[in-house]
Amino acid sequence: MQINRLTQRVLFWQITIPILMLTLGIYHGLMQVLYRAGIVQSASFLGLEYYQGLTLHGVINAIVVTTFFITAFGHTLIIYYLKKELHPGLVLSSFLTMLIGTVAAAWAILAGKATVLYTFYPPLMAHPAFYIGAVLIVVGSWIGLYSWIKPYLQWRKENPDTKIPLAVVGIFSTFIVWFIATLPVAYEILFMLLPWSLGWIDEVNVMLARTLFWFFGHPLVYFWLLPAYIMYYVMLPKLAGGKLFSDRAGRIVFYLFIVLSIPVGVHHQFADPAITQGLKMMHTVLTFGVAVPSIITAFTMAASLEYAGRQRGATGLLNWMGKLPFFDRERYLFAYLISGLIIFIFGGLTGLVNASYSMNMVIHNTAWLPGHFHLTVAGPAFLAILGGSIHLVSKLSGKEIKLKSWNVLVPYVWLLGLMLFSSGLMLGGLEGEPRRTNLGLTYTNPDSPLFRADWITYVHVTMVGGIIMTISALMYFSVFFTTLLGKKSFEPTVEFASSESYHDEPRVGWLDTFTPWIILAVIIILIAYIPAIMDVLENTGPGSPTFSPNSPIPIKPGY
Ligand code: HAS
Repeated sequence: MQINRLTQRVLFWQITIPILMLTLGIYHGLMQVLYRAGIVQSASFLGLEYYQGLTLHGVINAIVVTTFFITAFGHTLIIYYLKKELHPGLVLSSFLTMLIGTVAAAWAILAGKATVLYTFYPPLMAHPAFYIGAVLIVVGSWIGLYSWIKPYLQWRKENPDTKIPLAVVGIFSTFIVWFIATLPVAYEILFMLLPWSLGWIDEVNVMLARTLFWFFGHPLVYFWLLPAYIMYYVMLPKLAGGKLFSDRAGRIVFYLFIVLSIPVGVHHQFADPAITQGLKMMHTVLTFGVAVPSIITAFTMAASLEYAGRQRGATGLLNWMGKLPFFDRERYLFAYLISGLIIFIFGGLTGLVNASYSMNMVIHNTAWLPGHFHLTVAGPAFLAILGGSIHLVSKLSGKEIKLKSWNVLVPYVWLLGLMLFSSGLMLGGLEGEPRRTNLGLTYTNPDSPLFRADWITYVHVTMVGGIIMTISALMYFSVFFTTLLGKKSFEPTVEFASSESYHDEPRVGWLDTFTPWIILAVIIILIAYIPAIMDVLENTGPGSPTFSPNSPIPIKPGY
């Protein structure tokens, strides 16, 4: 479908700029593994110290690349599936707001004034520019969501009896979760951290800030994951040569994420004081609840892939897997999506371990955690973003993808590296290896107070995995940037492989509306979070002075 020239250009840059920034994010990931393994004595050759490099790695990879791509992906889905143009001015202002926010936050990090990691927990304090930057990135994504509402309402008026396209259900569900979840973190930043950083207030309630962050922080992961789920339900069956086993299952999954993504955040705080056990138990139960839509997805995807394999002539019990187009260079998006799905088997199962209160006490704040979240964020979410980015940048620029053989191998090399990387971290974590710990030394240095001989093997396995992941990323950057340097050979467009549903499922009202699901979500959120906030306000003492990771004593408020 042809799109407005300005919209096309904005979308092209909204996808290209994060991939350019990703080169820095990947570099600092590599330097982390080399430094922790004692191979290099600095965690960054760009003059950044360990926590600065880690903050840059987390903010670029987990906040910037994701938010830019997911908003751009949403624009293209609305254009393609509703056959509606977007207001170019809104698309542009959404992009510019996110870009200005990114520059502000990146300046603060690179200037060494925001070494607070991607969770920016107080009493670590950042420069006001970091917090303002974070707010602008979120507001830019809200403008993106706002730009879809009018075209959607117009489409509904014109098509009162047509099922909302599944991709549109998916992207609106993603952004409904995102919009609700960003409200508490907007409060945390605008009314707590920013005035504190400006020196207007001397202290901040650390527990309240943490609780508001995780009120936002766990639904944040579904903001990252759901675009991959949209590709799984809408594109993967078609790419595999089959049909989606159940369109209705897909709708129910997206609506369940609206209802259950948010009231679970206390599961990041099982070890925190101030929050009562009963409440932690409630969030545990709800966390197992939010795993249900993913388990439905596992079975729906397996059924859809089996159908595709049988369409390709498979007859045995399992040999349908061998019939799938793993190395088809034209259907390369299949490779990115199936790799993400395979990784997510482990990412999801380790999430269930995290959610088990007693097992969480073993793994909390250990290297297990980055093992889990690289199997989730850097698995299905990141691979869908890479596959989606190369697909869209090719379509939006009218340029054929170059190095096609490399392109289809990228996700499998990444999968190999990531499995090694995460295994090393999780096995080390089970042996007590801490996360986010520097002390300026490495675990493999016998003189280090952190030295533990039994961690050395795991740290080295993690390093080998990280190097393989870097090789995959370099292959991807080669494909991406040689494609950009290629000649235009077709008219820029937006198009997606779209699966038919295996079962002919007529439209049902309760699966074709967002309202009841939003109401249910708000009710459960109030039940899960009013007591949490009350606990925190009742059980925490005076606020904390400011600390920096580089100074063991409080520093004066404000930068
Ligand atoms: Fe998590 C911590 C629990 C999912 C990301 N998580 C984190 C952190 C991040 C993160 C970033 O309960 C650390 C934050 C920090 O810095 O401290 N997580 C869960 C649970 C799930 C879960 C229960 N997490 C995610 C996703 C993420 C993500 C998704 C990013 C995108 N997580 C936790 C908990 C903590 C936590 C605690 C706090 C720990 C602590 O102590 O701090 C669930 O949503 C998982 C459900 C998923 C499944 C798997 C379904 C499998 C599928 C694939 C099927 C494959 C097929 C392929 C069909 C049960 C869908 C077949 C193959 C063929 C070849 C045919």
